[in-house]
Amino acid sequence: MLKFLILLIAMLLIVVIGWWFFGHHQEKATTARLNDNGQDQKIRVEVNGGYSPSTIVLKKGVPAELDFYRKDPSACLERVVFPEQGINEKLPQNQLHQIEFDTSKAGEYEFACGMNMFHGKVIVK
Ligand SMILES: [Cu+2]
Repeated sequence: MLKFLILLIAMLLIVVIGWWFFGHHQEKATTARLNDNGQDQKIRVEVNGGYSPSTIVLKKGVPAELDFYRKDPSACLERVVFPEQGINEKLPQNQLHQIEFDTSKAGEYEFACGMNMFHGKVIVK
C-alpha cells in the first residue's frame, strides 16, 4: 500500500513538473496590428533583456514594419539579426528603429541578437 502511494505521488509529481515545463516554455504569440485600410501592418517590439513579444505573427502578403525599441543598455542586444532575410541592423538605444519585413512567403523565421543569445520568431501566415 505504501509503495503504491509513493508511486502515485511520484507520478503526480512528474505530471506537475511536465505541465509546468510545458506551460513555461509556451510562447505567447502577438499578432501585428493591421492599419485601418489593411495595406500595412505594424508591431512594436520592446528590447529589454530579450524581445517582447518574442513571437510575432504577420499576415502574409501585407507589407510589415517591425518597430524595435531597445531599452536594454547592453551591447548584447545592440544588433538584431534575421539570418534568412539578410537583415543585420543596429538598434539605437531608446529610439524606435523600423525594419521592413518581407511577408510574401509564409513560414517561420527566427531572429536573434548579434551574438545569437536572445531569440525571437516571426510567423508569416
Ligand atoms: Cu547577445
